[in-house]
Amino acid sequence: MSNDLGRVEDLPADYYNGLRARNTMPLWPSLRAALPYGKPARSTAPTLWRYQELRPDLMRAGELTPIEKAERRVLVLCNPGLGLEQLKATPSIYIGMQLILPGETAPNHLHTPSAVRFVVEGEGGYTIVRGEKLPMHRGDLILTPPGLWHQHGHEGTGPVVWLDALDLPVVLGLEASYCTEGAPQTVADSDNASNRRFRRAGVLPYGTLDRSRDDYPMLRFPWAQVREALQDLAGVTGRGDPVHLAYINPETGRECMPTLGFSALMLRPGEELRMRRRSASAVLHVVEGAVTAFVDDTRHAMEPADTLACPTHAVTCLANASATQPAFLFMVDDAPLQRKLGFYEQCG
Ligand code: 1HN
Repeated sequence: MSNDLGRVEDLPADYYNGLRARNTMPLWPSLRAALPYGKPARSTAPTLWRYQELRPDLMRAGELTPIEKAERRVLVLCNPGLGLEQLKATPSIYIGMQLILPGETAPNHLHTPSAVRFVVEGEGGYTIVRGEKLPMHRGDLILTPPGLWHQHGHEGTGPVVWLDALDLPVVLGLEASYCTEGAPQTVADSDNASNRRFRRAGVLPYGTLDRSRDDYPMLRFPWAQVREALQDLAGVTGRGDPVHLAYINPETGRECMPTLGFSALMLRPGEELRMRRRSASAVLHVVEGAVTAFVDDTRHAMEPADTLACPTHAVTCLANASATQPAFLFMVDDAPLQRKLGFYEQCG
């Protein structure tokens, strides 16, 4: 254990330059930056994006850029600590706000990054994933897993906005991100079929027991069902314990996507929650109510549809700012990826 490792300046210049010329580097001058003691080095800034500030810019994008010129009309929430050009909310999580206007369609494609949509505003939007037409109501979570065809449309009036969450930074880091364009899909499954197959916890379609598992058996998680489940859970959860539900694959009981995790939290009126400190980075999004979030030494007053980036290992406290109304949050984190990599931890 040493904080006193040799530096580049300690080496003869001709030796160091020769190493570089042969595409090699000494490890020891960089070792402590790569492996700091006790806690990782973090550049991610706890950052709040207020929907009321972002919305006019998004609507203006609707006037400035026709959908044909955008393919997907999105403003990306970029963490200033990581550099805006990186398109990262946290080191692993991409977050965008996507606008689709009445009558518009966003073309069919598939890609290697995993994506989900979480609906923020408007009625009449839909996504077709793997031949299933999925209606989009406020708060619904819709999965577009890697390699599944997806296209969007809007049959209603007024703007539709949703939050996109992708593991794009990870897949880009692997130099493995690409997409394939396709002809429009034919709808082969009835409206919302996969959610109706797996509607109730504790019971599964019988045939599930006899066949090998589907990687992504359920593609839509309606907010109305999740909200009701949170209220049921609140009734059997002590105050101070989190009323927190994970979105899962109903066949495996595990996370519903390979790299990013999705969950919903309810804060009862007046409730203050000290979250366990976790190694995962996260993004919080207010669905309903007013929440004061404390992340490390920062404080953020959050309104509906506001979004907040939380670094790895952050100390996070959440307080419902109302003494009479519950508050609801949607959370994205990279815990599934960290579990697969074998180092996910929570403490405190
Ligand atoms: C994508 O496919 C969508 O399908 C949205 O709506 C945002 C950002 C990066 C890469 C792919 C979509 C995306 C994206």
